[in-house]
Amino acid sequence: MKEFFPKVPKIEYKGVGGDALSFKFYNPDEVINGKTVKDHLRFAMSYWHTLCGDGTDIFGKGTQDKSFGGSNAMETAKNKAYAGFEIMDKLGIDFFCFHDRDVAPEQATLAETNKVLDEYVGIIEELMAKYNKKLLWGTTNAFGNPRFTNGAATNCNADVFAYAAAQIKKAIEITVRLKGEGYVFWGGREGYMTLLNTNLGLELDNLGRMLTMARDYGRSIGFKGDFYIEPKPMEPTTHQYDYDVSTVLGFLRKYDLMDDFKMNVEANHATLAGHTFAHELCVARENGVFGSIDANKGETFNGWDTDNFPTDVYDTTMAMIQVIKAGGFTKGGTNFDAKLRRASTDPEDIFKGYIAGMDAMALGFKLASKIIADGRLDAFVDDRYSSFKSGIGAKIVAGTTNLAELEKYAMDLGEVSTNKSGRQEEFEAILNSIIFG
Ligand code: XUL
Ligand code: CO
Repeated sequence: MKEFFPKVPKIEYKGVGGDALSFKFYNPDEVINGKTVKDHLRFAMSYWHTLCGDGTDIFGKGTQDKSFGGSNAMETAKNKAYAGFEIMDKLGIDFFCFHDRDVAPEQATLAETNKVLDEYVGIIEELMAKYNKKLLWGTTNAFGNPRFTNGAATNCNADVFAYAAAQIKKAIEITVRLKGEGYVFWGGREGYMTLLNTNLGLELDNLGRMLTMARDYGRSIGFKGDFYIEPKPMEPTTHQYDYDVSTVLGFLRKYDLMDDFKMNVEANHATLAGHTFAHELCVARENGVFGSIDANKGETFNGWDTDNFPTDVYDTTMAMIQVIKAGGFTKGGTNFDAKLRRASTDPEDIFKGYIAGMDAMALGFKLASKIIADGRLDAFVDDRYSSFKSGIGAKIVAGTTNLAELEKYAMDLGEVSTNKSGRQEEFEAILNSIIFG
């Protein structure tokens, strides 16, 4: 089989002195808390950015050739698959994630598209067996084609809802065929631009109906993985319905989907919602819906979904504290929903992007493990809330008091004068001393 990246060797861990095509911090075999770092992090390649995205932006055409030597759409699609497995193999990445439309071009009719999709999924199935790779999650692209201009499940046209349902059905089938561990719903255009032309109530009810049908169908054909919602507050629509983890929690509870759905939390989507990545992960974990992550970062000052590879170690550390406290990944993992900058045009740059991201996530994981083992932060938080462990606090937590009793208690209290310092600066300094010490 043709080698697409002959200048790139298998990427190995060489420590901080290593060359550009080596890991500096990610040592896949290093064991932490009884498990290898590789198994803790469960890295995944995103098919769309890695094999399809060519640097096109709204002001200019692509700068990175992603034809992989193919002379027509079909040959290109095949070569993408071969190149993708070479990339995963050389980086030692065990998983990948894909949309239906990433792997096979759309044809004149849905039936023909499905036929071609099956053919390409067959190629991927063979490559998975050959390279021993797994599908972390599948999904459908129900946002790119102009038919989805007004959304998929939240479209104003019932025919488009039906079309999206057909695409979701097929995408779940191929996810099951490839033994995918998850299935993601990112609400591509599920939202609206203006209330002047939108029936928000019907659109949300229809989204609930679509996800219920998808859940029921998936379970009926043997899908045992997790369904994930991937929150995002805006872009492409002005108001995306799946705004953030809290909003999605309200939605899942309303439509009775909590038993089957978890969150796929993306760093750059958190930023767009005005949250940190760690905040979104913490809300997911505290509500029992932590599932998987899309690792990346935005450009701090412009607030777009730029999907840079994550390299900010403070961010990855704070995020990994939440991942570890959630009990780590079970069916989920760390998918790099990240792409090269438009100006990164060497074929080897894709490896350097993944190396930078994998190193930053691994370093974040190691530092987070150290911070948790150090124990000072957790001990302080525990002590800060200790008034809820006994007396009136314990009664509040147990739900065995009421406003009348609390009023009496407060009357007897006199002035509350026990504000203890939150010591934020001290703990920021402790964080630095663990990271750099
Ligand atoms: C878009 C995004 C998607 C999802 C999968 O912002 O993150 O690529 O991860 O559809
Ligand atoms: Co994403």
